[in-house]
Amino acid sequence: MAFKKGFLWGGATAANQYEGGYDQGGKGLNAIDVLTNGAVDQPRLVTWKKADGTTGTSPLVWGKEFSVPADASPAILPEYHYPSHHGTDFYHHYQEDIQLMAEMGFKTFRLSLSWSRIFPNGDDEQPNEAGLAFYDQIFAECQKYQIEPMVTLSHYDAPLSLVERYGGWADRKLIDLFEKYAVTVFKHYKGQVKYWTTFNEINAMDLAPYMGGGLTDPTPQNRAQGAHNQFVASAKAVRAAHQIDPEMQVGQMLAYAPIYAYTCDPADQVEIMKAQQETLFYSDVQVGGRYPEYRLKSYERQGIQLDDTPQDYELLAEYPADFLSFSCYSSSVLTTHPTDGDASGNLGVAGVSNPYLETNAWGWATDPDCLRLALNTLWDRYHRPLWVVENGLGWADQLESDHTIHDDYRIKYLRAAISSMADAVNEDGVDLMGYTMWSAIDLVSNGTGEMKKRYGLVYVDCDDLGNGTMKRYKKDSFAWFQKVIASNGTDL
Ligand code: BGP
Repeated sequence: MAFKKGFLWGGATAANQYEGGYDQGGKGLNAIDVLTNGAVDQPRLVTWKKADGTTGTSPLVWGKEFSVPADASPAILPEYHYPSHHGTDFYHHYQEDIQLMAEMGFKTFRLSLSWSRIFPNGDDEQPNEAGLAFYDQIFAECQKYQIEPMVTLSHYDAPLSLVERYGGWADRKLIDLFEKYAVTVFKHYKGQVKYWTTFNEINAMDLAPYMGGGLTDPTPQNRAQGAHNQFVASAKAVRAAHQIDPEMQVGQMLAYAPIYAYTCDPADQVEIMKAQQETLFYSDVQVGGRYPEYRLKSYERQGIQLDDTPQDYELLAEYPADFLSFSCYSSSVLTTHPTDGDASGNLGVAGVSNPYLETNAWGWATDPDCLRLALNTLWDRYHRPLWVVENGLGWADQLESDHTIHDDYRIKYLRAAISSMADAVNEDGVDLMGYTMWSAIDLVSNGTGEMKKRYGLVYVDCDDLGNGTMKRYKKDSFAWFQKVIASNGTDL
């Protein structure tokens, strides 16, 4: 038996891609509520307004620079479409959705709280009671089916008001505001929620700083400060959770993808080492409890100086994350010889070609071994319990006239992924807590804002512009995953 008793099988979601109801129940705006949809070949746009009434946009491209003019504020403009406004309407379908999860046998359901649903402006005196009550209902539904919620405090959302006033996480003020938010929800949901993570894919501060940090001016200095502030905020959240309820565990959430050298030129290996450091810096601090020398050297070279205090470093050392959760969809290839256009040197998971692997329509390679490799790297480095909280396949699924969806390609992908995890546990002795595939139910794509890039085990009738009945239909992968969970991962 590969997976331990009580292994946390389930699926994952995020408020901004799933919940909808963006202006209901007293919710304020999050920064992501001013992000338009995009497409496979078009970036999403941050939309903004200047004091003189003129408007504009800045492209949000993963891994690339962008910036909003200094005299402009991100704002909703009527001529654009904003996918976070509707998601796939979990706000009105939560009972049905959690019932479907229960039918699949989910032991856990990963969701995120929308920060601005709890504190509409980020620094309100009192929390929004209607927002707290909304999640009370969700957790009550989970309890009904003995599904353990796994909650992300910030999945690419920060109250827009904090972004406008402080430039997002570049300002230390957000540390205390986040701590207040964390303490509020830890106290309120004590006994209902045991597993938490602070920031989804915390290394998005480097990869997509507007999403990851609400940074409207993502200079290297601001990214470094934003990361530092999130580390300190995470440590304070760990401290608060343990004080409020010793049962609570607060993990890190990292975006991780194995990177392969395209050639055996040692120069390629050095590039891989450097690229790994870019990612592992985040877990070295949040899980390892200290800044690694390679990062300090790089700050020195770039002339980056952190606004920090000696207490920050004590907190980091004293309150590291309880477990390390991560997303892993694919691997990428790197080379210093991009001669044939095959390996671009692009460190993102998209757009990198590996001649041994097939890719989906968005250029993401299906790598049957990436989870085993990821789990071993992270286990060997930290020896902290691991949790795969995102893994799955995006596809333009076809809804047939009889309302069936034959997603055998997704079953094939997930089967390989689970086998790879089983090898990491059986062969290598990795301590794995759970697996929450992405995504429990169809939701809006994060990278493109499209609906056509679907990951769910349940299809939702909703198009790229949010039109549709929002009706739910089980895909073939639904029954397959049900069988996997019932057999604790032995019947694949
Ligand atoms: C991760 C995000 C998720 C999710 C997933 C799939 O980076 O944490 O929010 O969306 O990627 O990405 P996409 O939706 O762009 O295909």
